[in-house]
Amino acid sequence: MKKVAIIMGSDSDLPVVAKAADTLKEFGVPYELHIYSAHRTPVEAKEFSESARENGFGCIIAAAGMAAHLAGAIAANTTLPVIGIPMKSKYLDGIDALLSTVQMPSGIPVATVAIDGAVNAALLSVEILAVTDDDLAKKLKAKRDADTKKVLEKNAAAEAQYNF
Ligand code: RP5
Repeated sequence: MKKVAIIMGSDSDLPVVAKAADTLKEFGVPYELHIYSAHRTPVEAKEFSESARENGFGCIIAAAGMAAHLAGAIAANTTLPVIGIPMKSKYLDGIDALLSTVQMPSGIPVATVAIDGAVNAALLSVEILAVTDDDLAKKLKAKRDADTKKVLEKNAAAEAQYNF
């Protein structure tokens, strides 16, 4: 199975981005996690991106906050699908990172999830790998079904408490 790369701009992103790693673990998807910044370690970020395909990756998740160029910079150096996570920060609540990540000009796409959307980034990466992996597709369906069941149980409890 192809690996997923989880790259983040700073170790301050880790508490949120760790949820992506946890989600990939749930699905048994192999991953590597690295701290590379578009601004602070541009050489490492570029080298990783350029060699990601030949190193067995199928998708790259890139998380960054503030002037968040990481996902775009990575996407510029690979034709693998890149998923951007805009990170919330203390000044502009992540709107800065959201706009920096999502507003890619034509030619270099970044699939941007919600601010701090680490779980969805991981789920989207699993869905990408599952296009050519039937076992993974079955796991995704099972997870959806389990999540649906949980909501319906909560609905039944709420209905029982409030409806008459
Ligand atoms: C970005 O700047 C990082 O992704 C992080 O979200 C933000 C702040 O980084 P630190 O100053 O906390 O290292 O590059």
